[in-house]
Amino acid sequence: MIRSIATTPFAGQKPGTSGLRKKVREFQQPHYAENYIQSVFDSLEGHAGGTLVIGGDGRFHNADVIQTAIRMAAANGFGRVLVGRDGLLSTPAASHLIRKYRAFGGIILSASHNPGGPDGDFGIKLNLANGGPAPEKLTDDIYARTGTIREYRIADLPAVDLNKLGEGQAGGMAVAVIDPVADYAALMQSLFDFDAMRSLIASGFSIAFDAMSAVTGPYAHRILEGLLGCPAGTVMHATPLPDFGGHHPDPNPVHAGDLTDLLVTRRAADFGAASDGDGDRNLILGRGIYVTPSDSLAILAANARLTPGYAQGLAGIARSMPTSTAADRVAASLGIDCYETPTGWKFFGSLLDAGLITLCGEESFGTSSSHVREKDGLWAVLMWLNILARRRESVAEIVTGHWREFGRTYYTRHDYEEVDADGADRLMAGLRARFVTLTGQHGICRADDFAYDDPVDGSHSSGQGIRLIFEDGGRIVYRLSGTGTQGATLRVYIESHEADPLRHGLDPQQTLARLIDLSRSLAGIAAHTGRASPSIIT
Ligand code: VG1
Ligand code: CO
Repeated sequence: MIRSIATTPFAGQKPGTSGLRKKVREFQQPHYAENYIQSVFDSLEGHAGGTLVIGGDGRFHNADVIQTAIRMAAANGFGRVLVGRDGLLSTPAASHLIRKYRAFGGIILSASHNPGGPDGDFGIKLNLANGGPAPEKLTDDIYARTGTIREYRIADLPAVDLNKLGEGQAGGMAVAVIDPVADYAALMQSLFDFDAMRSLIASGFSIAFDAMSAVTGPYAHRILEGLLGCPAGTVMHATPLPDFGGHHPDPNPVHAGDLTDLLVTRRAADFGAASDGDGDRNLILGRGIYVTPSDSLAILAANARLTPGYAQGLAGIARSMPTSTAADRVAASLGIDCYETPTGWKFFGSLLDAGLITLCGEESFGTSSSHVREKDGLWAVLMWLNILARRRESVAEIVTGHWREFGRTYYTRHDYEEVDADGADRLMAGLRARFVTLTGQHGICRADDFAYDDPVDGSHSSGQGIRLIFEDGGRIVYRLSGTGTQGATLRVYIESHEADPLRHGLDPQQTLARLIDLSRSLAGIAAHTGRASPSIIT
C-alpha cells in the first residue's frame, strides 16, 4: 500500500559540491531524509518503470535510509531497484552499475570523507543515467522543491533483507540484492593488465593499502589479495564500520598518517594507497615518497598508453580549477586539450559523455576516467600498479623522472576548517572587491573569480573560486568548501612551477613559503577567521 505523508519543508536542504551533506542528527529528524528523497524524485522526469541503483558507504544511519529509499522508490513508480549486499556500494561501483544495467540513475548514501557515527555526517547523492552526479541545474531544482514540499509517498513494506543475494519483490517493484564487488572487479580487469600486475607482485613488490574501515575494504580485498595475489593483510582496516573506527576516512597524509609514515618515513613498502569513506578518493605513496594528487593525474596521463584500457591514447584531460597545472603540461606535450572545470565531479560528466576527455582529476585525491562518471579510488591504484608493472621502476623514480621532463609543480592546500561563516564570507568579499588593486602587486598579473562555461551544454557556473595568478605562473586560489557541515571551511590552494631539476628535491612548504605568507596576508585570514594557521595542510 502506498501512503502519502503530509510534511513541511526543512530549511537548508541544499545540495553542495557532492549531494546533500548534513550532521547525522539533522538527518535523523522525522521526515528529513524522506523530504529530500521525495524532492529528488519530484525533480525527475521519465523515471516510471526505470531502474534505480541504491547503495551506500556503510556509515551509521545507512541501513535506515536505504530501507526508506527502497520504499519510496516503490511508491514513486520505479520498476526495479538494484541494491548492494548489506547496503554497500562504493561510489564508483554505483556509477558503473548504473551504466552497465542502463538504470535511470542511482542514490548513493554517503558523506564521503567526512567522519561517521551518531555525531558524524551523513549524505545523499543523486546520479543520473550516465552514472554521474546530477548536474547543477537539477540540484538547483531539487533544492527549490525542498522548499515547497507538502507530502511524500512511501510504500508500506517490511524491510528488505539486504544480507541475502537475489531478486525479490517489494510493493510491485523488483528488488535485486547484488554482490557489490563483482561487476566492478570485472570492469577493472577489462581496463588493466592483471597478468603483469600479478607478476610484479609475485616478484616481491610490496603493497600496503588502507581501506580506512570504509567501503573500499571488500573491493580492495577481493582485487588486491584475491585477484592479484597480494599477501593476506595487504589491505588494512578492510571491514567497513559504521563509524569508520572513529577515524576520519579521508585519504590524505594527515588522516592516513600511519600509512604515510609507514611509506614515507619508514620506507617499509614499495607502494602504499588509501581510499575514503565511499571509495572514490585515492592516496598514492611510494617508498619514501608521497605523490600529490595533481602530480598523480599528470603522471597517469603521461603513462596511460602503458595500460590496455588506455593504449589508444587519451582524447583529452580535465582538471578542476584548483588542481595544479601539472596535467596541462602533459596535455600540451601529448597535443590534446586540457579543460579546467569548477570543483566537483559533476562538471566532468558532460566532457566525458561528449568524448572530449578520457582522464580527469582533482587535487582533493580524486582521479578517474571515462570508465565511470565518478572519481574512482581503486581504479587509480590499479592504474599506478599497471604502470609500475610495465616500467619496473620505483614510484620515486617515475615521479622524479616526470619532474625532469615536465618540471615540478610544488603544491599545497591549506584548509581552515569550521571557521565562522560570516567571517569567511567577508574574507571572500574583501578579496573580490580588490581584484583591480591586487593586479600588479606582488607579481600578481591576474585576479578574478573563476567562472565556467560548459563547452558541451553551454551551462554557466560563476563564483567558483578566487584566483590570484602570478607572472611566473604561480597561483593562489581561495574557495569555501561545499561539503562541510559546520560553519565554513576556507580552502587555500598554492602552487608554483619549478623547471630546474636541481631544485626538485625541496620541501613544498618551504618552497612555497612566500606564497603561503601572501595567501594569509592578502586575504586577512587571521583577522577574518581568528586563525593564525590552517587546521590541516595537505
Ligand atoms: C571537496 C573537494 C572536491 C570534491 C568534493 C567531493 O569539496 O574539494 O574536490 O569533489 O569534496 O568529494 P569541497 O567543496 O569541500 O571543497 V567526496 O570524496 O567528499 O564525494
Ligand atoms: Co568520496
